[in-house]
Amino acid sequence: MTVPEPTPGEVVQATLHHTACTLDCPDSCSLEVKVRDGRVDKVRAAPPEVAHPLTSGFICSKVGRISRHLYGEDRLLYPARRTGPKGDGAFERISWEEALDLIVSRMTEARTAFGGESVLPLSYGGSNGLLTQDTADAILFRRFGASALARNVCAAPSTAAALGLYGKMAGVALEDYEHASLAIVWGANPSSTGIHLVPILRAARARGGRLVVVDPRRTPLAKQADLHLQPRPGTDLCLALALHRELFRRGGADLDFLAEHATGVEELRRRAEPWTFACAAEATGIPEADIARCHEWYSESSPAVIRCGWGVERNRNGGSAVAAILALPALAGKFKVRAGGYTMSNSGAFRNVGWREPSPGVRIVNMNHVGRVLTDPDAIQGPPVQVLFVYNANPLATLPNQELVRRGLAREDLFTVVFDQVTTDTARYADLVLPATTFLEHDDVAMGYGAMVLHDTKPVVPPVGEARSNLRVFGDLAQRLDLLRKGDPRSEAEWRQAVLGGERARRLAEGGQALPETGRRPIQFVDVFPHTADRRVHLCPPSLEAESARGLYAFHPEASGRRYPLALISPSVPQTVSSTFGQLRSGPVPLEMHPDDAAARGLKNGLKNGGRPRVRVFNGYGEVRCRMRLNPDLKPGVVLLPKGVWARSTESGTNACALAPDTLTDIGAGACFNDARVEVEALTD
Ligand SMILES: Nc1nc2c(c(=O)[nH]1)N[C@H]1C(S)=C(S)[C@@H](COP(=O)(O)OP(=O)(O)OC[C@H]3O[C@@H](n4cnc5c(=O)[nH]c(N)nc54)[C@H](O)[C@@H]3O)O[C@H]1N2
Ligand SMILES: Nc1nc2c(c(=O)[nH]1)N[C@H]1C(S)=C(S)[C@@H](COP(=O)(O)OP(=O)(O)OC[C@H]3O[C@@H](n4cnc5c(=O)[nH]c(N)nc54)[C@H](O)[C@@H]3O)O[C@H]1N2
Ligand code: SF4
Ligand SMILES: [Mo]
Repeated sequence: MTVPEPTPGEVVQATLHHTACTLDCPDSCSLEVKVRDGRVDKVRAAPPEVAHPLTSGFICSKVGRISRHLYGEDRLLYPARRTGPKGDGAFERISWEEALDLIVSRMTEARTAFGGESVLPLSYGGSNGLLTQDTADAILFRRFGASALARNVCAAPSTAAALGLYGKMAGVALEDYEHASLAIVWGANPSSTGIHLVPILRAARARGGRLVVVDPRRTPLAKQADLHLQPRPGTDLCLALALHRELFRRGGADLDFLAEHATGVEELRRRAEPWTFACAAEATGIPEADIARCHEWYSESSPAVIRCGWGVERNRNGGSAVAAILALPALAGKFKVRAGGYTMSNSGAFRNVGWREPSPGVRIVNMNHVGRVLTDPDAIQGPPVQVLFVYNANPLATLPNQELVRRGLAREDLFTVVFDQVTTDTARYADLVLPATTFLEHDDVAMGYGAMVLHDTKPVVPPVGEARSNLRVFGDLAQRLDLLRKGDPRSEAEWRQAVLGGERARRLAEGGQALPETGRRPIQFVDVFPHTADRRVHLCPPSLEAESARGLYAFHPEASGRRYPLALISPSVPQTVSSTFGQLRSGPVPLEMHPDDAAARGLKNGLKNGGRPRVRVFNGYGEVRCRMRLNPDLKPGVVLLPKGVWARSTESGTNACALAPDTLTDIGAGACFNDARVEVEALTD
């Protein structure tokens, strides 16, 4: 939609456009973009008459200033070919024709010499829209016979747990949290990662509701909470099982609900049995009295809701921990009322979206093992990777075991294509870079995974330079490789129909937005039910049991940490979305450390450099050299480096991923970023 803005007296006419944010953020904001001279001038929340209610008249500052990303010096403008050593980022401009020809010839050569699986497409959620992923790219890579990628760097354990227990049932709408008598925000930091929940939680408290936060650091929300539980990273499972045990023992289990709607009840009881409050206190480092209070409040409150975040999953116990947390509302009978139940990802509110391109049965590369697969031919069966095609992702900045990923990218015999909007750290290692459009320059469909909404998004400005959309580039490559079939979607309109279905696409075209099929914000076990085969919640699903080496809900304690005693966590920060916008951060990014841990290492705030001493953070995987900032809000023994930091923001050019193990979670084969254990030492200035 375009409406002229009244700008009396101005020479250049500005126009206002309504669209939505497709970035990897749960809130899926409705946006109003002011365009002046064909360029994005300002971005703000769309007005209430056209906005999804969760947007509530405000958006984050990073998207408010997105013009710095669109028109900044790091923006990729043209296709370009490498001219210097890998990693240098020296390129010469070539035409799109030459670039596409080069890709086709390198992919074809690789397939002839090694087989299709020697080509590895590498993408993640950089562009979270429905048209920019798993559409034309799926046609291209699947029909070509390329290796498949298990996109497990985020949400894999949570998704496995949510699927196993509830078949990915839609969660409690974030707007409904206002009605909660008790909200538990568990391993989530919405003040950075989904800001619209914050005022809603404040309103719930103003109405007399209680707030509990479970997080190893005093987040902004923890400072407002009635109770803050500070577990050691990776120990949430013990806390959740202790809550289950007491619910069973003190009559807090809703046996009628369980008899009608659940399986696996006795199995869960058995596994929770060893977890007394005392055992959980010992394992988590949370005072026993606080665990008891959390149990008491949860047991007695209704509506009670749990916001389970992704901070819970990123460790060796992550899958079982998420499963045990999601099992709590079933055990305690918290469903069937508005604001009662849980929220993880709300993407389950929309079913049957997306393009289903059959998989040709090729090998699957776990994204967390990209470093291994690129550097060790024995790490996976099949041919060595010869062509790597990176899009919607910045793997050098976001995958674990960063030094191995870097070694892989530095391989002279690897042909790497990076298709991105900006010259990312990964792009500097590319043989060929391709400029991509942003969601303000191409067509897309945004699907909230917090906000329950589908948004149609249209280009509001012309692409910068020669940037092209994923749909176009992958469609053109598929055509050149002769992979297209009659009836394949090609235009944006055809793709919308294909991923949404005719009826939904029509509703979206009419209103610009579509709400879930339930028509209203769903109440769990009233409007929405588990999508499991028997429509029950499976508290101990056999599928998860089979997947987990030690069995579901079995706690893996930490190995002795004498060499690397500090737990490094790397959560999100407000300024970036993963590594997106990381190029815009000014100044060095410091390691955050509790004053006691700093004092134990003789690290003091000095007078130089704003009082931030230089440190080396290290373990067997790698090191980060950076500044250190004292942060008394961390649990002692826990240090923090944000995720997605670009090379330019630390002295060593490495980030938390250089210290993150490439081990996998108990279920879901996900990333264990927060299992990084490190030591910190002073560097002399
Ligand atoms: N240390 C540590 N690392 C982490 C995590 C952690 O907890 N700790 N968390 C992880 C998490 S939660 C996630 S989700 C991953 C994210 O990892 P990535 O998916 O690698 O995310 P981004 O860093 O945002 O990279 C996305 C890139 O896609 C580009 N892009 C955006 N839109 C388009 C488009 O339409 N076309 C093309 N071709 N490119 C586009 C952007 O410019 C950006 O460079 O990172 C993980 N990394
Ligand atoms: N601004 C911004 N918004 C984002 C993103 C972003 O990068 N920036 N990323 C988007 C993406 S890709 C994702 S996945 C989501 C993630 O959003 P969140 O679910 O909020 O996840 P994180 O930021 O990884 O971590 C959340 C909290 O978990 C805590 N934590 C770490 N380890 C543990 C643990 O073992 N147990 C518990 N209980 N807590 C722990 C951290 O201290 C942190 O405060 O946010 C999305 N929204
Ligand atoms: S990143 Fe999140 S908060 Fe910011 S505009 Fe996009 S959807 Fe809204
Ligand atoms: Mo993520």
